[in-house]
Amino acid sequence: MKSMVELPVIQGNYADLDNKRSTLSYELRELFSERNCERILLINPPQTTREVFDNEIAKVGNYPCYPPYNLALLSKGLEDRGYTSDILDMNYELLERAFKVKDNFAFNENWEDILKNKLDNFKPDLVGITCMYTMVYSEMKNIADFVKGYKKIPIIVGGGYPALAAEEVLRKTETIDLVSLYESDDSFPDMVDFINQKAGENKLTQLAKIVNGEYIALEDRNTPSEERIGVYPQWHGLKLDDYSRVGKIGVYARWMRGEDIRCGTILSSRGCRAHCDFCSVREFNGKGVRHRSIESVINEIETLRDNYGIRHLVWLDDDLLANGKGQEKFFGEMANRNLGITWDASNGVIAASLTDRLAQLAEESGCIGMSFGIESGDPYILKEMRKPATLQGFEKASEILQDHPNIFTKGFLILGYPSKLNGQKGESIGQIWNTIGLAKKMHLDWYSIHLALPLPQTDMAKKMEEIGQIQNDLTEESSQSKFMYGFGNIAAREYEKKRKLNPDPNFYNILLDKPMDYVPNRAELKDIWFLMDYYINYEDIPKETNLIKLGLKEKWLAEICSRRSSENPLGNLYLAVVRDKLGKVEESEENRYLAREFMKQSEFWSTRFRSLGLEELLNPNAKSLI
Ligand code: B12
Ligand code: SF4
Repeated sequence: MKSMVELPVIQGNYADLDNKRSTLSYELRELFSERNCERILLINPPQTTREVFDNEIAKVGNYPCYPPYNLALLSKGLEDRGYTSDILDMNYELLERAFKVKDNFAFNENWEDILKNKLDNFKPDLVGITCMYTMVYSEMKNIADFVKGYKKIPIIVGGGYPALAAEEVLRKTETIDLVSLYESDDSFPDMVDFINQKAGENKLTQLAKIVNGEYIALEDRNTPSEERIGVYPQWHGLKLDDYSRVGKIGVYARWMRGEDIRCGTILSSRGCRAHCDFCSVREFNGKGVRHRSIESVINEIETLRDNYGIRHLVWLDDDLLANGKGQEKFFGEMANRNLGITWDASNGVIAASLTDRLAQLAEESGCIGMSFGIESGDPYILKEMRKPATLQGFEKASEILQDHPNIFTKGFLILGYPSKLNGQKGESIGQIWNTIGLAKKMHLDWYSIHLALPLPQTDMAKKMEEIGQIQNDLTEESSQSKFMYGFGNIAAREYEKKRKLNPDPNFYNILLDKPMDYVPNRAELKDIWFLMDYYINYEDIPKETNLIKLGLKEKWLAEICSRRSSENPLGNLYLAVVRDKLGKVEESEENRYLAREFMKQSEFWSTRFRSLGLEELLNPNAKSLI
């Protein structure tokens, strides 16, 4: 007889877990049967793959170059337990060399030289590799293959990507022995203690391995406490004072505070209150937010300032404003201490949490840039993606920000969300216009548009699969291209490059020419990306009257034209417009001249300028139009 109540499905039971634990403990003993585990080398792979590495970007220092915060925390945990560890930041090492060499940088040769040297000198018993993003997978794999081929050392990987796609990673990469799941501040040193017979097998948690073809995972959580996450990272000899010279940290500091500003990163909390369906933070960090003590964060800021000369910090938090009144106290304390640093929230905050008081204290404590996860201006999509936001909430946040013009504000938008409204199979033109409408109304200083990016174990990825937008394969080559166009400015560059090869004289304005219920395909979305970028970031610049905002926009457009997307007539044209408004006549003429030249040289740009009716603005006498 059918039960009246639906019983929950219980996945696994205690006996199961016990079984898995003894299997993994046996495997670990086997893996280390011929060696101790006293010396542990932690590696941060290059954040861009060799296939797409672009010397032009590296030589102007425009690749991200973040200190490996996670590895410095893990290293501290290991050293506190009496082990010897070190960090090899291959991302920094490669960018540093490429920045120095400038042209004809040999990625592969340098890559091997850096890795081999470290292995020879440090002689690790265990190598740990971190991998935050799916697109770093192939570089993580290259390192694992090399280490195994060269020294046969056991390898463990961890981080946002492998933790959530552990089985896939292990099956596709035989050279990787173990995956550390979730936050590993405690579970990793516990595992090393177990290997060295300092702890029993009951200490093994958050660990996965393939054993005789079967995927065995200890998924019971060992989440670090608020006190535990407050430790000061062990940076070893990493040149934290040099990172923002050879690459970029955050999106604001270099052009807002000047070329020579030294930037660093800091983390005050773990987790996020929300559970957006495209994001993997809830799966990874668990429910809720854990905060460090104000004292531990401020001490860390002072040490970064005094020991490394760091004067600007980027928060790595997922939900920086989660703490409400606590956050006010925190920013208030930072302001009172007069720390002499500025900061930004490049990673994005939840707009609904912004209050007048928080915005004021943020500015007083050094905030110069704040990004917001807006994603969509369509109320149905906001609901579908479980975004903790309403259109009214977004508008209120933008009103608050009007009183803080010195803070550069940026919105993240998603294009091509797999909406299922009325049986739709993707985002319609009408929904895209809703986003353009909201963005214009909010009037933030800039917007970054990302094509919907399927991340492992997210509901949005499942949805995309259901409506046939992606195959069930979130790694390797397929993700490479998916990730590329998720990358804002680098995506723009790729787009330009590809489209320049294929001038496309039939380019038309899909947003204007197609009906509102039309659902564009992935290829059409790339052209819409371009059009949307124009409508929300450029079209209204001639209407701007606030001199502070014009000043910031001038700096930002100059950064785009010089470093991010050279030979870009659109950027130069609007830089000319801004400079007209600021009375900088000669500079404006120069930018307008460059815009005309770049346009003439490119059929790609000529067709787009014609389609958007921009040719008039290019005219040397166009000032009268503004
Ligand atoms: C800060 C951050 C950024 C920063 C900088 C990150 C950096 N390089 O330092 C910025 C703003 C640049 C950024 C950008 C992007 N990000 Co981001 N980011 C984060 C965020 C919020 C926090 C990462 C962090 O520092 N956490 C704190 C440290 C201490 O935790 P951790 O790194 O996870 O390390 C712990 C464990 O993972 C484990 N561990 C890690 N490594 C290892 C290694 C070993 C050997 C072991 C044993 C354990 C272990 O132990 C550590 C301590 O507990 C995460 C979300 C999250 N909660 O993870 C997203 C996240 C990593 N980002 C994500 C994405 C998608 C992006 C972008 C691609 C977004 C976009 N479309 O542009 C870009 C890519 C940028 C690039 N490479 O150019 C996704 C990645 C998902 C995926 N599978 O790819 C995440 C998970 C968020 C999400 N949306 O789900 N990001
Ligand atoms: S608010 Fe941001 S970090 Fe939190 S779940 Fe949504 S996208 Fe992820």
